[in-house]
Amino acid sequence: MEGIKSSEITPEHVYLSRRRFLAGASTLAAGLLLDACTAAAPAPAGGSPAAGTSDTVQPPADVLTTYEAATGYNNFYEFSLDKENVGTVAQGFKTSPWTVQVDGLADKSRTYGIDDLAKAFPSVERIYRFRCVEGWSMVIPWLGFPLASLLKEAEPQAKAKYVRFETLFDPQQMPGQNSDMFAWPYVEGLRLDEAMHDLTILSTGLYGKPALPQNGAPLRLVVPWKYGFKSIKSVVKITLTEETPISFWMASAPDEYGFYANVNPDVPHPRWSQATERRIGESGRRRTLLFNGYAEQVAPLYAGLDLAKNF
Ligand SMILES: Nc1nc2c(c(=O)[nH]1)N[C@H]1C(S)=C(S)[C@@H](COP(=O)(O)O)O[C@H]1N2
Ligand SMILES: [Mo]
Repeated sequence: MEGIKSSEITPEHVYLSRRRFLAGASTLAAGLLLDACTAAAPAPAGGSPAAGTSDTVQPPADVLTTYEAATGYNNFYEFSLDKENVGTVAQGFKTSPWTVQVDGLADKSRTYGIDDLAKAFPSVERIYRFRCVEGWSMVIPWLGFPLASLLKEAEPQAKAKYVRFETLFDPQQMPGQNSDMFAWPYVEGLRLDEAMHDLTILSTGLYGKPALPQNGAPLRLVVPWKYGFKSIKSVVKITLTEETPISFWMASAPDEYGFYANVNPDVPHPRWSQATERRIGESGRRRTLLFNGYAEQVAPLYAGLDLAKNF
């Protein structure tokens, strides 16, 4: 985590204003400057940034959401259904020791201690738009590493077609798990090619700091072109499978939540439109973008797929 030291020790308001300044600099200059301090730079126009460096996938019109909003307005049903209360209920959640089991159709199944995992896969910063299916959105500077690096180390077998993720089950610490309204633990899934996409990360922190419990510490998935519920928090198990995983929300309301959950303004939720969103911190609403604005990078994954049927 060497490269993030400067932002870790910078007070939030300074950190943020430096970001805004850098966002205005020319791409090349910002890229050089930012490489030196491992902060964020606009994405190269023509393709994905080199591995192991910091990178940004942020269009010019986006402004970082405040740290206060990103850590004070959360969905994490294991703790609370009240977004503004999650942080309080989750305070003191024990994230160490913590293990992450990687198993299933892989030649090198393995259980990682969280510290070994963080050492093996150094985190870089990725600024992503984040769009909840409920119609609000944020822009968050994540720390994390591509899920692909972990999966490659596991050596998926030819039969593996999907990746299934599971959150910790610990009703003592997670009071929401005592409710039988839902089938715990929280589960999510990706197609293997989605999981291997460079935009898909496992996040260890945000705003240059280790993650707080409410954001899914110590390790959570971030898939920026999909609705936020795909970005499963506090992951303990990652399994390569042949069958499509049944996610928490598919099990809970199959008519409303499908496997793909790609952000799409033209495919309404059965109970509300997805054409616009409320960007937290802004007044008014923004137009929602296909694949949350990442179409250039991810649309090829869905060539020939009917996005309305495969919602
Ligand atoms: N385990 C678990 N992961 C979860 C959730 C949850 O309730 N439990 N909520 C999801 C939803 S609906 C959203 S919008 C995001 C919210 O992430 P954030 O609070 O870090 O913004 O987490 C997702 N991951
Ligand atoms: Mo969400």
